[in-house]
Amino acid sequence: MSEKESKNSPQAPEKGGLSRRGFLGASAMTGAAVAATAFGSAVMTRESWAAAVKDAQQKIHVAPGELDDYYGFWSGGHQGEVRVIGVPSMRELMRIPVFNVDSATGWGLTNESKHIMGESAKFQNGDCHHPHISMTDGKYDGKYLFINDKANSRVARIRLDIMKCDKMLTVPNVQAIHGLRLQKVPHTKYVFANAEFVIPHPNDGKNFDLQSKDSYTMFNAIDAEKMEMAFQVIVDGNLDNTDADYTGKYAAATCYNSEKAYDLGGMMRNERDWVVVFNIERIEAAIKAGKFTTIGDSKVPVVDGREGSELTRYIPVPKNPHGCNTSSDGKYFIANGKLSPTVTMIEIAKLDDLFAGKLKEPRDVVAAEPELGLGPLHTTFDGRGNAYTTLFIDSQVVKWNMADAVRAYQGEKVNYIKQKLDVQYQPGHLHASLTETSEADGKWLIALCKFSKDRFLPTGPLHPENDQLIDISGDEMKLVHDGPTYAEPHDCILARRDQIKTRKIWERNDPYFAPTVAMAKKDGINLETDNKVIRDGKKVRVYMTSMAPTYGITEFNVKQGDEVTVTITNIDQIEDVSHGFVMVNHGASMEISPQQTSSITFIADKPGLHWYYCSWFCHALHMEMVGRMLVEPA
Ligand code: K7E
Ligand code: CUA
Ligand code: CA
Repeated sequence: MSEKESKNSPQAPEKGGLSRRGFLGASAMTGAAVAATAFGSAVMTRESWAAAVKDAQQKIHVAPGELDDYYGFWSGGHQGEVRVIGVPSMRELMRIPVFNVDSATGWGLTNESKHIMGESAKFQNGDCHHPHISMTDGKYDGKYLFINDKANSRVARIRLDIMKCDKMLTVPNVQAIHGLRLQKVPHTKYVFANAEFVIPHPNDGKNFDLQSKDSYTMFNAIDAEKMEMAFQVIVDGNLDNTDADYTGKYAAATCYNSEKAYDLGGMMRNERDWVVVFNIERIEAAIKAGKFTTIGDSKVPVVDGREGSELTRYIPVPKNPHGCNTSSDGKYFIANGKLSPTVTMIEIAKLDDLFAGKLKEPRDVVAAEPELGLGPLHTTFDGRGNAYTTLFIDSQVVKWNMADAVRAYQGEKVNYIKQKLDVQYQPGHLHASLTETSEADGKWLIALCKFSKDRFLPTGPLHPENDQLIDISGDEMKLVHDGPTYAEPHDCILARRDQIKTRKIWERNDPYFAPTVAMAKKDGINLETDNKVIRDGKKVRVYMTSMAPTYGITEFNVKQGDEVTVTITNIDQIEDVSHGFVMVNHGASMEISPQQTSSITFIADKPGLHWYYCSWFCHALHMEMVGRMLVEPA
């Protein structure tokens, strides 16, 4: 990357005796000046550099006590969580554990979280990429956020009112859920999820031939409200990214392995791969008419959408495309070229004719194929007719005009490229504020760079990534902030703060802990008032309340080998007074926020006295919020 580095590394003004490194030492706001050099004069004066930095600082400064304008939800990549980040300050507000285990909240440890994770609670890893917020009429409704797990083929849902994962589904019959998008119109009835890898069916060890007709992958639709499978569609090739349109009729997905190859060389053999378009109405009708099959024990309706099917259309695009993005004006599905310097604009208004057989060939729906630069991966929109595409190899974001690109494709001499901005470095996804909705507001753009190289204090061989904040409200993109992130966000989504409405304390009847409430009811326990130990053979259930700074029970007795379930109800009514429960040397830890009930189960395998304590700082006497488990030897 040395050549790239010399081409794209930001250069502070040479004149005035200020080296780049010196400048980095003086201020973290180098981005603004980088932005300026990208399209302005090659040589900046020290004064103009300083002015640009000051301008950037003002733009993103959210004063102490003030609130951000946008909620950002960042994927945690193969770290498994979702992170909530305020924009434009880029301050991290919260983390939502999903496919990982989290000792602060007890996610993956508590009975409530294990109940939500179901069978898949046995996995302690995940790899999430694509967070998306539920919609009504093409606008965020703030109800849910959905995210994929490529590592263990799952889809999770986060309730945005409490910012906790409340449902998790393992998609059957497939491997590696990657692309994930939501139906936008009339509302998010379906979560569309691409299974990336081709596998043999049945995958019983008798057939390993990917070229066989019995080897395929599937496009998946999940009922967003029930979080159950709705249907699966067999496709040719593989599936990478996906998006849905603004009519509710179509979804599209990119395929980079039309070859069904098992190695790199094979996956690059074809000059073209494709975008597959799914006709949702036709698929629903086919299933209603009983025209589907099932696989193995699974009851999920499966339809065959391979070449020749009436349910899909395959549109050839240059080889190995990656991102698939619906423009916020609803006009285009845009396939990002990756190996090709182009993106392909598919005109959604022509898809009816394509499905009706009125077009000569599938490529007739291509409205333009603008050449943008090297390594286009993802595209986002400002609601003013401009698109912004990441160029991974060029380490740039390119701003281009969609209408101009179409005119150029039709032969007019017009320059559709508006600006190229260096970013640091190698960007994957990018995301403009509200871009996935009809309300795209063209204010902020996040460029999620895979490499940070020299942008931050060194942290050993493993570097953070760099999520850069770019101001796109004016004619020119301006880089205003470097945001180091831990592995590996891939993607993020921004919503206006008024679109997300959260609870301040739990409702006692919240379904999140309903199974625990049901267990207590069977034991005749009133969770809000009772402090009782119930012995049930070798199972011991300890019910207690918590109120700063005490637990309702500060001493309980069990026998060595007992399976102990501690259930705590936080009866504090005061916002922000969360308690915790940690049983020392037993691997048990959990959060209990105001009016929440949490429970955790462990084996009392060691005789003796074992302290438990509150782990969330709740009171001046927080350290004294303790109790003892007394274990009698067996
Ligand atoms: Cu990393 Cu959206 Cu999984 Cu592209 S994907 S970069
Ligand atoms: Cu309760 Cu700290
Ligand atoms: Ca290919």
